[in-house]
Amino acid sequence: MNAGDFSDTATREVNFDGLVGPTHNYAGLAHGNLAAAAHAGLVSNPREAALQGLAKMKALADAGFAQGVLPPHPRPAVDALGALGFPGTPAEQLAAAAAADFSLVRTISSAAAMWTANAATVTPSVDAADRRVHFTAANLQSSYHRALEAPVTRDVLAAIFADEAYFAHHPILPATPAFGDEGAANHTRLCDDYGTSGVHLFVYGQTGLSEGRAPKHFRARQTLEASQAVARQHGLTTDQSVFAQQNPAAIDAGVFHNDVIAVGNGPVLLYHEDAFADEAATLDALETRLMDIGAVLAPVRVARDRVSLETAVATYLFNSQLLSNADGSMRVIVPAECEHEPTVAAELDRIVAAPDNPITGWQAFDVKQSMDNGGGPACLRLRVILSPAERAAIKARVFLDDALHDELAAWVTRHYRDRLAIADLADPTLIDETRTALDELTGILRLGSVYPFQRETSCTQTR
Ligand code: SUG
Repeated sequence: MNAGDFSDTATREVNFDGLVGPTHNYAGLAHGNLAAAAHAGLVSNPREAALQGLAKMKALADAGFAQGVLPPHPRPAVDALGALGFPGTPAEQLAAAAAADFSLVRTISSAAAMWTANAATVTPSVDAADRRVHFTAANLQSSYHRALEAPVTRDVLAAIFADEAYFAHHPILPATPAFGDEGAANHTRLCDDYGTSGVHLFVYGQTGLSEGRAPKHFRARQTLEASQAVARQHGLTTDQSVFAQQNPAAIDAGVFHNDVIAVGNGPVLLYHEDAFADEAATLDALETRLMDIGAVLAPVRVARDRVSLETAVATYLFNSQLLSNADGSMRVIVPAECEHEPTVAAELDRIVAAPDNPITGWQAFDVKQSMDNGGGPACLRLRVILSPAERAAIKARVFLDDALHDELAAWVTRHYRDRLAIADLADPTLIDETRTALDELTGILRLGSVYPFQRETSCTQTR
């Protein structure tokens, strides 16, 4: 097993973290997300948010993990306002939207693209018939502020993973409730080794085209039909896939994505007793599929009498990164909130001490600015398994090393505000401020003119 092989010749998991954007704010937009609702209206600190994210990326890169970075999206997304009946220059559009309905300004200003676990679903080349890495950008149709991300995510991924000999990009699924798709947050690949075949666990909230069990209070964001469509796009066979329903009661308790209640890596599935609608059937199916590829499922179950569902949601214990160390053992990267809750810290200690799983350590990171909007360490990253040839085919400067970290931290410090109140989102100077910053960023990351505002010939005048 080489899952923890850090050498340049190994197939490796690269965690592509979303760089927090300059308009990071607490607008209370997110459905079924208790943290975002609880912090609605508070003043945010975009600079601190971005630096917290960069600090996590740097610490993991320093520890030898392969670390990538994905750029923020242009916000306020004034280009969306034309279709909503607001003509004029970007500044005129923003002012008219603010006067008509301030909610519009809140939605087009969200920096939610930072949560790249929702950016796309990715299948590594070793699992694909054509031996290419497959991507489907998520439609995120459940909320307008997140649905705005889909086309930009598609373009950014196409710009980074550009070489068609290695990478395949599929259409975004129809943006309608029947095909609600929130990307890798509801997809876990289990395997023995990153470089050999894996089993894909797709977790959905409810069916989209037929009646079935569904949460009572919050809408499920991912449908079975969406997960099946992504699996078909990527050419995954039934032998390679398991479709499991999330426990509707967990969604009602604030588990709006599966990655809030379960995380997998290699053959390990760390999950809460209340994660799945049918725990035994889900484990059985995974065990069987993994056995077919010569792997043995290693379930790590957290019982509700040790950590309640409520505490799991409040601390984001499962929104952790389960990473393979160089020697093949694993560590869990959890949010600092877990360290501060004694029952959760004790459960992590118990898991680490247990001899029947490869997890040998846990480490807490402060990503509070993101956490207060319901985004923990695992939300902030999109996992892409890449062979050495695939890594070499990427020409953009998106792999984090010391030099890139330092440049990005300086860029954040130069361009980001340290205070953003909801009323500030209507400030027209934010348009130029953020466009100038992002224009410079595409230079640093060698992405080309990936954003719509960089391709406009007229209409770029903001006042
Ligand atoms: O979609 N929050 C995001 C958090 C996404 C977390 N991602 C994963 N679990 N993978 C969401 O609920 C908050 C924005 C606001 O309310 O201002 C927000 O969109």
